[in-house]
Amino acid sequence: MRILQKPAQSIALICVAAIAIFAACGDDQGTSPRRGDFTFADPRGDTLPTSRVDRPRAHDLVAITGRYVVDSVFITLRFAGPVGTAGSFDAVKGLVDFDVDENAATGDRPVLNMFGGSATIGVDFTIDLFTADGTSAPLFSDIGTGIARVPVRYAGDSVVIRLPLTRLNGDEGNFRFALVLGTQDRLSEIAPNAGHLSARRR
Ligand SMILES: [Ca+2]
Ligand SMILES: [Ca+2]
Repeated sequence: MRILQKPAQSIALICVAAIAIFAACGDDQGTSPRRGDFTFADPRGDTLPTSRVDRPRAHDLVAITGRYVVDSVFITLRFAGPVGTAGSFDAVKGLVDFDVDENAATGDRPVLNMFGGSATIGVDFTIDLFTADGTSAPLFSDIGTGIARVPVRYAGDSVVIRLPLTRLNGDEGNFRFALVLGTQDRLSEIAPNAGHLSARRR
């Protein structure tokens, strides 16, 4: 005997299916560690000081984590406090410099070296958080050409970037990187404080 579902049951099943599809296709990072996933801690209380009292507080980076999915890497920047509303004056801003061919001889000098850093990388791509709008931020090549906007989300104490590897000349997921962060009026945090970070997917 054929059993007909009540409308409410059908709607519920559709909702469950939709949620499952969104989880599979959206920005799901999963919970199981994948090969190459990384976590770097950044010291608390190491932001650059300012003598001005009329400036927004410095955002103190405390951790950088990376999780690989099939075609992308999610990079989460976690801070000691709220990151603010993307686009607002006191929200987290900055630049994330990537050396995707892991060759210091190709690309530009990393910006953080202008603020006391010592990264030995050649910057091939940069994500510009100064113009992040809450859903995305521009990705530039080393010759200053805008490649695309990549997904960026501001939530609570974290900024989450989804970086499609196809946007990095189809990079295999091995890259070196360094960050300068701050607010619209100034840069106040670098990471790492010495050298650079390395992500190795394989
Ligand atoms: Ca810090
Ligand atoms: Ca390079």
